[in-house]
Amino acid sequence: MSIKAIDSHTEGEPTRVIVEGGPDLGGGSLATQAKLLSSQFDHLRTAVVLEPRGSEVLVAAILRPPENPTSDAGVIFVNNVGVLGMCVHGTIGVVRTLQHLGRASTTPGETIQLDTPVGPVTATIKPDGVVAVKNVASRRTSHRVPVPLDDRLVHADIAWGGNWFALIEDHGESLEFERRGTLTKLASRIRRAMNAAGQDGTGAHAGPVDHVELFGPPADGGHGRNFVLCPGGAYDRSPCGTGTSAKLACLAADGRLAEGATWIQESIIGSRFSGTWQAGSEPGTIIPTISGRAWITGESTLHLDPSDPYRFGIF
Ligand code: PYC
Repeated sequence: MSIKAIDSHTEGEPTRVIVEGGPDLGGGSLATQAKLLSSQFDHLRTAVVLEPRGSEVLVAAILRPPENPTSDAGVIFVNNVGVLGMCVHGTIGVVRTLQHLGRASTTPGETIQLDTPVGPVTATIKPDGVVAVKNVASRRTSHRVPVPLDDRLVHADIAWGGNWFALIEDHGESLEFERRGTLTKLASRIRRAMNAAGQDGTGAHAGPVDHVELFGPPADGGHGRNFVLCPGGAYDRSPCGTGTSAKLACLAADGRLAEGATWIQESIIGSRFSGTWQAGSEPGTIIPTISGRAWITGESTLHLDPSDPYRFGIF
């Protein structure tokens, strides 16, 4: 069995788009197909994403036919632990990949609509290779939730940006790349404590906090720097687009960023996304637009040799 894949990175964070040989998930909504992927084809996710072919930082995108008649394609994102709701860096990677294949325009101003398990998103082509993703409606559901740890008390905002985020500013750490090991341990402790205490996201898409986002002052001319811990234990090399969406929801709720104003979010490696928001149709929601760049890094055929005991990954 072989699978054709195109790899890219978006501001440092990798995406592997499966362009041929993906699972047959039938029809139905993308949310239904994502459930089928988890229940029947998880071995294909693990084969593509996990070592020895992938790594814990890799996000894969499985292209599907569109769910809505007005959309260009459907996409399901997966990582080293399962299906992701939405993934903005991955969407930018998918658009760059479709451009590379000649299946999407490179003309500034053109748009591409993609269906995801948590709703449709629109990507607009901008000059200089920038892709602007209009994300799903985002919102903050809890403000300054106390999270006691054994050595400190932190406070978390819980917000939806396509995944559930705990956003923390009073963590007391400096956000430097060299300190990523320490930051990973702290963010993991915060997530464990919040999940154990049932400090969840509520309302539509209610669920446990799966990403932890530590915030700090900018180091490189942006408005803020983040360190984002992803569900499978890896940190996001990009500023995390769904995390930046969650941050914009918090800034909007606090009156710290006006509608239409630009927020430059730095990642822990110093790469950047820019974000703006407009009011959503539901009270208390915003529609974020996150912009960034992706580059193609490779094209490959993945072979799943039946004699290879690790063809479905190491786990
Ligand atoms: O950019 O939304 C994102 C994302 C989610 C997980 C990793 N990157």
